[in-house]
Amino acid sequence: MIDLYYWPTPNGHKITLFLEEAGLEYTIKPVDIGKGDQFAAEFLAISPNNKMPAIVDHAPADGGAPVSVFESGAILLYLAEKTGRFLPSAARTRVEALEWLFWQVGGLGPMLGQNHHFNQYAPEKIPYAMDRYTNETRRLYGVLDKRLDGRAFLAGDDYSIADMAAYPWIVPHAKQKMDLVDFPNVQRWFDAISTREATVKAYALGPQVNPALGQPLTEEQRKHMFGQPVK
Ligand SMILES: N[C@@H](CCC(=O)N[C@@H](CS)C(=O)NCC(=O)O)C(=O)O
Repeated sequence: MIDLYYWPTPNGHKITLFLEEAGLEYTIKPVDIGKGDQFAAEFLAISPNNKMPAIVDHAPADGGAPVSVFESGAILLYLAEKTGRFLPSAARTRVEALEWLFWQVGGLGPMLGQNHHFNQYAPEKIPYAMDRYTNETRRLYGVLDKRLDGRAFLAGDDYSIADMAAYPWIVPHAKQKMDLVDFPNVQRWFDAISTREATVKAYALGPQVNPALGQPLTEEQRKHMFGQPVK
C-alpha cells in the first residue's frame, strides 16, 4: 500500500496519473497547502522541502522498511522502477524518457509555475515578470510541440512518466495565456492523454479532496503558500 501526500495541483496530479494508470492501491493523505499542512513536522520528515507530492511505500520491492520519496520526478521514477511500467527498458528510449522528465521538472514546471504566480496570484501586476514568464511559457510550448512532431508521446510510441509529468502543466493552458491552436502537436497529445480512463479518474479526485478547487485564494491561503517563514 502506498500513502500519497497530495493536493490537487499540477505536481500532485502527476502522481495520481501514474497510480491510476498502474492500478496500484493507494491512500490519499491530503496536504492542504493553503492551510499550511506542508509545514507540519510529520510531513517535513517525509518531504523536507515543504512541498507535496510525496509518497510512503509500505510494501517496497526489497521487503524492508517503508520507503518515503519526495519530488515528483523522483516519485515517478521510483514508481516506474517498482512496477516496471511507463519507462522504456531499452537504453536509448529510456534515456529519452528521462531527458523529457528532467526537462519538465527542471524547466517546464518551474517556469509555468512563475507564469501562474505573476499572472494569477501576485498582489501587484508586474508587467516585466508577466511578460518574462508568458514568453518563456510560449517558448517551452514550442519546444514541446517540436518534440511531439511525428511522435505520439514524449519518448516515442508509448505513454511514459515524461508525459505524466508534463501533461498536468498543460491543463491550465488558457490561464497561462496559451492557445493550443498555435501548437497542433501539443493539442493532439493533450487530447490523447485527456481521454485516457486513468486521466479522467485522476482528475476526478481533485474536487473530492479540495471542494474549493478553482476558487480564488483567500488571504489566509496566500499567506501559507507565498509567505513562508525562512528559518
Ligand atoms: N519540485 C517539486 C515542486 C512541488 C511543488 O511546487 N509543490 C507545491 C504545490 S504545486 C507545494 O507543495 N507548495 C507548497 C509550498 O511551497 O509551501 C516537485 O516536483 O515535486
